[in-house]
Amino acid sequence: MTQYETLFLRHPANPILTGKDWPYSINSVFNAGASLLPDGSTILLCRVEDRRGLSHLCAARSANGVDGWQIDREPTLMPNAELYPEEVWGIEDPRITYVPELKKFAVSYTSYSRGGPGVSLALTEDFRSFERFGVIMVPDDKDAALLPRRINGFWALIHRPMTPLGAHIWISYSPDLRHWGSHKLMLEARRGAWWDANKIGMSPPPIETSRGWLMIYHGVRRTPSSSIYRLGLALFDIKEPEKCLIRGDSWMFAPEAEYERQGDVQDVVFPCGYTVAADGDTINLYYGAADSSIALARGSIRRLLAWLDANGHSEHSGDRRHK
Ligand code: BMA
Repeated sequence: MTQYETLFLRHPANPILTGKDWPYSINSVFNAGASLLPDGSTILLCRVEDRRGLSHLCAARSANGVDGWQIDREPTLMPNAELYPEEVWGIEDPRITYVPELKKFAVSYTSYSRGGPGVSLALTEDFRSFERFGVIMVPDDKDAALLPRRINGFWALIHRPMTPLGAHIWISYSPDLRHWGSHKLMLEARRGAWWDANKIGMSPPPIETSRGWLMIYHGVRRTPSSSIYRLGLALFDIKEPEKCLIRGDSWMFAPEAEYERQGDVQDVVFPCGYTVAADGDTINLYYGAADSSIALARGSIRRLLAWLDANGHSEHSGDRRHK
């Protein structure tokens, strides 16, 4: 019996997609962006690692979001190092945001350049053709997603630049999706022994709720043998997204199942996308498990918010015990 609240229930069919399901030869499939399509079906844009070690993106579609996946017969979006040299070592970790103003999906992904990982952006209507914007945040930067609408007239991108002092979550603004500025720190990694010390990053795009932007973020705990990727929650002001309202103390999801603990990279749960069911509350979280498969866990947005109230603190309370 567990002594803690289970916020996300693993699907019994897990892992729902592995390299064995792929119509062409690959090494593994993991961290997938997710969205609902107009016909109610689910699309996953999966990070696929080939047998050279380089990643590309491949779309999988399913009517129920659990099984019956129709996987593109060949890569959907390949790195294009000739036109985009920053993609020379592949493209990874896509996050999808549907942008009603553009009537398009924005896909933000990691481009792996010689200088390290950067953030690239592409727009698409159908996940078949893509309008590429190239790199929009220079290395070392990743874990990025666009907000679905402008904030005070500007597009907003959440991302995770890396500095020698730590890896924290930032937000930046743009008038045109190409020129970015007004960079603001959103959430700092904690220090010391905390589960989310030194290195954090947003996981899927934030969830818009009546109480604010709800963010699922990952914390990377370095251990003598490896790293553990776990998930926590934080809530941000709807009009001023850089303002953190509540941050959960403990993690709320962590590698426990065999397929999360063992794989190419052990002890990793890494969601890049979710869908929300017709009830407006049930969240289907798609996550990479141990960099070797895609798994699904279900939760309730209402319960996530209630958990934050019971297990979180205001970042503005002057309570710096956790810093
Ligand atoms: C992160 C990203 C993820 C990966 C994780 C664990 O930095 O590269 O794609 O799942 O590391 O390897």
